[in-house]
Amino acid sequence: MDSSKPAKAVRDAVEAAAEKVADVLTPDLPGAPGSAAPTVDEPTAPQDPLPPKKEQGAPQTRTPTGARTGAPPTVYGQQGAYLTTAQGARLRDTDHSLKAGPRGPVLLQDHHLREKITHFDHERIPERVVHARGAGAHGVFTGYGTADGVTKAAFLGKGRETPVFVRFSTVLGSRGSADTVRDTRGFATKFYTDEGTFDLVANNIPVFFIQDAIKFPDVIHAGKPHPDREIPQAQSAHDTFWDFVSLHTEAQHHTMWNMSDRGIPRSYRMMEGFGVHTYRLVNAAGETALVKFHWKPKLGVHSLTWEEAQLLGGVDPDFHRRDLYDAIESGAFPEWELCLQVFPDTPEETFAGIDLLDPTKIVPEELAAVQPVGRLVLNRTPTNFFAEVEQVAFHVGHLPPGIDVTNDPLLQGRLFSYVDTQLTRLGGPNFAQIPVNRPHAPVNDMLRDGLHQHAVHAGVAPYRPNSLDGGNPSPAGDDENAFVDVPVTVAEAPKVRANPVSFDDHFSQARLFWLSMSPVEREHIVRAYTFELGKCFHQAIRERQLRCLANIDPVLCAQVAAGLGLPAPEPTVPLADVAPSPALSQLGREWPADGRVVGIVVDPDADLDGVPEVRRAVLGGGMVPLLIAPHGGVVGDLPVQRTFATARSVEFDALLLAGAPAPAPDALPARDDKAGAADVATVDPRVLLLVEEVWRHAKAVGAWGAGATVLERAGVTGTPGVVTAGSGAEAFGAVRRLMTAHRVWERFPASIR
Ligand code: HDE
Repeated sequence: MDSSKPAKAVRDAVEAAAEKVADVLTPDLPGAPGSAAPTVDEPTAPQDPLPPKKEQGAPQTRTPTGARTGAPPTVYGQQGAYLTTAQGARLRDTDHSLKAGPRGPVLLQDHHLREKITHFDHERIPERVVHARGAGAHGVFTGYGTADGVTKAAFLGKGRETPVFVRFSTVLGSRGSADTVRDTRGFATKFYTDEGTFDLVANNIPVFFIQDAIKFPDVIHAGKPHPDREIPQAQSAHDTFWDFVSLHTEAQHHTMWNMSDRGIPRSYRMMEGFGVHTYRLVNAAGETALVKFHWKPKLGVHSLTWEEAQLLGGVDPDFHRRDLYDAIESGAFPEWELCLQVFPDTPEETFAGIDLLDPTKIVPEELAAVQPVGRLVLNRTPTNFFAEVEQVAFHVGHLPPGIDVTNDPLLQGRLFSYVDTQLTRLGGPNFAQIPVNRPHAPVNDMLRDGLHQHAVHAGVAPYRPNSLDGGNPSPAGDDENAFVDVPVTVAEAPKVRANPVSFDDHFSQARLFWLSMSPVEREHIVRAYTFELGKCFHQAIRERQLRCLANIDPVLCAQVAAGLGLPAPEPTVPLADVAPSPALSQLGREWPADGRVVGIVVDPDADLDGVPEVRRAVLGGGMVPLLIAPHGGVVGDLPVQRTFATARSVEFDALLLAGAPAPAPDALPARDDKAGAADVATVDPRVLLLVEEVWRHAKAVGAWGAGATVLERAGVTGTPGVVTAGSGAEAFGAVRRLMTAHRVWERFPASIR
């Protein structure tokens, strides 16, 4: 493609090409690697770069100083049909270095070889010191106008649409670590508002480990792998983590959330998000309010089981990344509502006795309503992971007029950290000019030069005051919508390294969380603490953490102590008298099943009665059907996605059985009967294992026709959430209803009340 063509011609060419390739794509399942199906033979005719896949988006084409270009995002990509150097000279060969004769030596003058190798040598940049592992997507935010009374931020205005980029992440793991580890998740949103970029750099847990930013290096050093052996990767089940949190007890509330099901989300699409800190909003009249930001997912908050999370670490370490991208590609666009808890801006900065500047505390929803102010929809995957997800640079100080910070000491430290870290990670001070970071508002900042400067600044006077550039840029006043630094009164006080006394309460809200959980959620918390502490080497650390649990709840402490084979200590502080917050429990409601994955076991040697219809119904319901058969290829005329050798139950939210396939030729009953299945002579042992795992993970199972005999062989017929139906449609209908509650916990009466 000729990049000198005007923008419209480029766009037309891209769209025409996209239509052409759409015909040859496998039509109905997500996950194809490119926008066209490959040919078996290597293509030899020169052709322009393929268009991106239909679900892929890219940053808008803005100049480094925020102006629209009108060009399609494909202008950011490679151009033309021919291989070139970085300077655009066409090349005839990239397979052989330039040598003095075929047997060498290689000549130093081979500038193409040197360019190729040198660039490759520098492909990696430092990963984020925290939140290195992540995935991102583009979307749009629409304001409801309901926040107009509390903030002048225009992007929250009614019907106002703002492009966004969201990056989800884990905290502790390196870039290549598994998605499903037990950890806090990042939920960072860049709103490209036309009043300047707003970054809401949030987590899926509403409180933090520490109250003061100066402790951040400590908690992260404790959570990261031990510095001598560099193990364990991406997890908190080790001595240094528990050593720190049991000594630094303000971490106990956050740790409780980590040990709960919130630490192992089913999907990024099924997580809440929290700004954690209290922010200060200012409206058009100059009135202020204190607020906490919440993201509420349309699909509800759901989690993996711990066994699933562990299995997925091996079976599909990219589980959350794949889930996000497959859902967007399938049209099941992830959605959240942005909500506010609003508090009066009083000099004490407290609400219902809770210190709003303490980031280890929540305000229960029952005390302050969580009010929706807008809707976020993620509808495009990245075109290039490095350019977008890796290079995106968030900063809590990216604020539009109408949103300001408070004195929360954790937030204050973050205001320093985010720019500082980009200097190293993105190699200089001009990271805001990288396409994904470019603002959508006009930029005139008097910042000049530096590494990787993309702007071509005109004029001679990047200073103020000046007369040589006509006085440009002018400071803006209130009438020109200038950012408002709210003139908060700072009380006269001695300079100290200390916390307010109210920060001393470290256990009451951990107790509030525990008391708000349902029995099955409590059981999971007990098991998580027992697992994590059981993995510590030192008894002293286990004992010290048990002392903390004693200050939270005696049942919790006794249960974990029993699992560890230790006595349960007595509390050292009185147990807090707190009212539970039912809103903290994940269970007991019904949610849409959009984007869920349904496995369908078929027997190619038997009647496929109902299978095509069920597959269509799953797709029609915005879900993904994966056909599981003894061999790959097709069964009937349906494409097979998984064989008995490649399928594992953890990939599915529910399982349907349309047949009872006999052991396939590659089955080794003695080996594959991993779960001790009852009857491996008549049913393939891997199918029985699928059923047993799905059942153990409290997922819905449905069968019709011969499929019902598999349930019998596995010994699960008639148990809660296991449906034997007269037809495929009936089985899928029942399973679909069960999926709206996420899991069938009734299958396992909880042992803890
Ligand atoms: Fe961060 N945090 N953080 N953090 N944080 C970073 O910035 C930091 C904190 C959060 O997807 C870093 O660009 C300090 C709380 C997310 O790119 C770094 C403190 C919350 C992300 C940094 C905190 C967060 C980061 C590393 C204690 C939830 C990933 C790379 C005062 C409200 C953003 C980078 C992305 C990333 C510093 C605490 C959320 C080093 C000093 C609390 C979601 O600047």
